[in-house]
Amino acid sequence: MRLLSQSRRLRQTPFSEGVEDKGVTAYTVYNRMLLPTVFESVEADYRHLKTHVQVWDVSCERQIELNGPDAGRLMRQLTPRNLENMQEDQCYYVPIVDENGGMLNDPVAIKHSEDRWWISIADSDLLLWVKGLAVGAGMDVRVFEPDVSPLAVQGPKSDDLMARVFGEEVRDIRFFRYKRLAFQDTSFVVARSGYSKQGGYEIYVENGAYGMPLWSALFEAGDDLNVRPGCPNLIERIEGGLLSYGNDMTMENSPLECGLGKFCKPGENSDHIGKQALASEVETGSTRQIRAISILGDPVPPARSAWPLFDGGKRVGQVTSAAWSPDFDTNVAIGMVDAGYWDSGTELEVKTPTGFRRADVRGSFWI
Ligand code: THG
Repeated sequence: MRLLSQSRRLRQTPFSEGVEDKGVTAYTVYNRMLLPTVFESVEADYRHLKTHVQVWDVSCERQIELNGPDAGRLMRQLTPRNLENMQEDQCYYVPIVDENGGMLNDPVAIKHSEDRWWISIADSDLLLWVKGLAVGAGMDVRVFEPDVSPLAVQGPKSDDLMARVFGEEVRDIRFFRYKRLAFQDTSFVVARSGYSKQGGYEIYVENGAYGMPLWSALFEAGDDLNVRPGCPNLIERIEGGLLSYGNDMTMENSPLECGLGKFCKPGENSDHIGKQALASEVETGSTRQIRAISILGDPVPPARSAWPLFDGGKRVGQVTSAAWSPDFDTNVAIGMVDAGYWDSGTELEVKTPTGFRRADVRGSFWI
């Protein structure tokens, strides 16, 4: 991989040596860090993910640590999600919104204790917002990026592989819960979570020096399970309706528009920033919403820009992610659709780089 000019600004990861050694063929940049996007081909990687088990270098899901007496109070300002019943072994998917209710990030929060949290961020400079709020309010909390790099193990055989490396107790970890499990002379947070619908775990590797030893241990233990390197897969994540910040939504969108209303309880979390804006949107209703969309016809190219959606001549939304799905025999897509046009079964047209196509709004994602 020499197509991107490399420098200190574009960060490598603790697993980069393994990723290169196993033949990565494409990267993207995420949080100023390398994120693999293809090993064999997007379709071959997809089939393997749905059949076997993969190890993903998702170090670019950087952590923001909140540490100190005001950590819990700061966390409650950051998200409209109600955190009152969150336990010390839980992870929550938490929209982070600004004062207008605009999405700043859609991370996973990990609660160590009331005084110590990690925010496992999507691709935006959230650290700056969090530090600004903490300093501006004179809070007693340290906000920093620790040396933590997530490694995901995803696919139907992930339980078997993880049990071999971390012991049978991994099987008892429930969805979005974690256990701290031993590896060599250290231990890691191991959660049942990950950016696919195929099941699996995320290992939060503390101290990059353990990166390659863990990478090697997983590949050695999984030889007969056909373990391979992988990465978040474009086709599978669209089929599953997993949103991509910066692609499917931006600061211009509210979490309600993004279908994240179930994680927003502006009435229950009394402190959060953007509460007024979200409460009034709940009152009046959203003007647009994210939808699953089928694009008919031959395979479309990847969406490098938003593709406008039309009803007759009228622009009524945009498609933001699209890929050919071998399993569903259609182009699967995610788009933002205006009120009045988002009902299941609505037939629209989308302007793709290869021409206009029929685009059908669906009632749900594929998996
Ligand atoms: N794992 C971790 N950090 C991350 C991601 C991750 N940071 C960046 C990015 N992904 C953040 N975005 C998402 C989007 C979706 C999910 C997690 C993080 C996700 N959603 C499930 C779903 O929609 O089915 C479950 C949501 C729930 O029910 O709580 O997993 O993947 N560490």
